[in-house]
Amino acid sequence: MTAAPTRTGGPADLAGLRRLAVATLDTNWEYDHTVPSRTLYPHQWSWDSAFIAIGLAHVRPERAWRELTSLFRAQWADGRVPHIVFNPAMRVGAYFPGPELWASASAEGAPAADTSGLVQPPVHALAAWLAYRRAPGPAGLEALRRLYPALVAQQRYLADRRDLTGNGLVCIVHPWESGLDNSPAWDAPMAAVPAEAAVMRAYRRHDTAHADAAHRPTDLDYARYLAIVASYRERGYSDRGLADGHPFLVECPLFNAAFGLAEHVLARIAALIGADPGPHRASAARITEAVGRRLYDPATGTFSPRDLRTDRLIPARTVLGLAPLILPDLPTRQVDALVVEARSARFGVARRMERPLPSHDRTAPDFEPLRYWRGPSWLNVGWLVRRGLLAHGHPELAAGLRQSMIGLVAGAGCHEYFHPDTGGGLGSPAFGWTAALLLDLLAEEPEPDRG
Ligand code: 2M8
Repeated sequence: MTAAPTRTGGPADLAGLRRLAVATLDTNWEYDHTVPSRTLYPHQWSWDSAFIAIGLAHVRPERAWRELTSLFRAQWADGRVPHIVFNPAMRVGAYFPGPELWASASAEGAPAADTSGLVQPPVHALAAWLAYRRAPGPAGLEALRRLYPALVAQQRYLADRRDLTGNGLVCIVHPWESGLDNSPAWDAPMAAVPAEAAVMRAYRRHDTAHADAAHRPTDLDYARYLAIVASYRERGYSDRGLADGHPFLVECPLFNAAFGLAEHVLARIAALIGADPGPHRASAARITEAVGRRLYDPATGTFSPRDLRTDRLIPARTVLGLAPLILPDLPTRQVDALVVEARSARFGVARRMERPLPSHDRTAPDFEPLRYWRGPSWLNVGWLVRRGLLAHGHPELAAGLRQSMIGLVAGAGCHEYFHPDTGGGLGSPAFGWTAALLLDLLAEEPEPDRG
């Protein structure tokens, strides 16, 4: 494991980093999409494609649109955008759980391609908007115009089918939908899912053949993941009646912040293409209000997921709690509280960061520096938090985070995640969104460093 420098060198180093990122994206490109990793994740993933499109827009704008378009080609009739689109050319067993376990073909409204039945945080409208802004022009405008109805349908699915309490927020039905699969945030709701680690003897996990098992979710986690998939699959992935008995039902702050931000962005896209931005603005305001009302805990000054099975906020303080910063209309007192949380010893965001942003409270007893979403640092979450800091007038903190993220890749390469103390590279060594978001960070003017 190599330690990452906290500061990057001169322009030559940055040019080299940029080349590394472009080469990683090129290597992972697969005819109409980018795989997150050739070894660990050889199919198309939903929010990975959105982050990847943001980076591709800087260097291969035409591919950025193909990336998003290919994903939305697999959109279900009800509007859901599946979290995995399987590549039929990959050998059986190239990823677990593969298409045979999801059996999407027998579900109503599924597309021609094999997919999962779950969703991931809806960051795609943001990706489309940023791709257009990076390369405006007739081709981009046309692509945006074509994607707009699909992006609206994605939001409508979430609003109509996944608002299980009528409170205006989306409920996720599997930890995989959060994108932060084994976050400590899910420990309490997962503990209530009946499953035995021993069931995994019947399967062959693919991830642990390519990554250190000690850095991945456990067999008991996987047994529970499969039990939740089975429960959803048995109802044909229908969302009707989910509130009665589905084993995992949670309102997640990151997912819902992305859901709200998507409406803000759709308002801008609508205005550009001659559609009505009004309904999007109204939805955005409603979602921000609901995020504040349902997920903000004044006692801790941060946001937490709400477990719908107990109707309680989950006490673990993970980086998910910082995500509502991306909402441009978050009330000032909640923004201020989140900035305090971000700067605290838990997360260490600073003008000059001593260590990378962790995925979990580094002062918590269950902080695990090596295990996936239970401590390590990830570029996509840091990138979102940085956007939030910029949106709310904290350019110095945003600059510190940017520098820290660039330093991680400079020290270790385009890894999937990084050791939250040393910055050493973990997981896949050639990871799509790390490369893509690095390109985006490098392209931006650094914020003024006021020391
Ligand atoms: C991870 O999740 C997949 C399941 O969806 C896995 O562990 O096999 C997560 O990091 C998720 O956020 C990401 O989208 C996916 C592909 O990079 O990998």
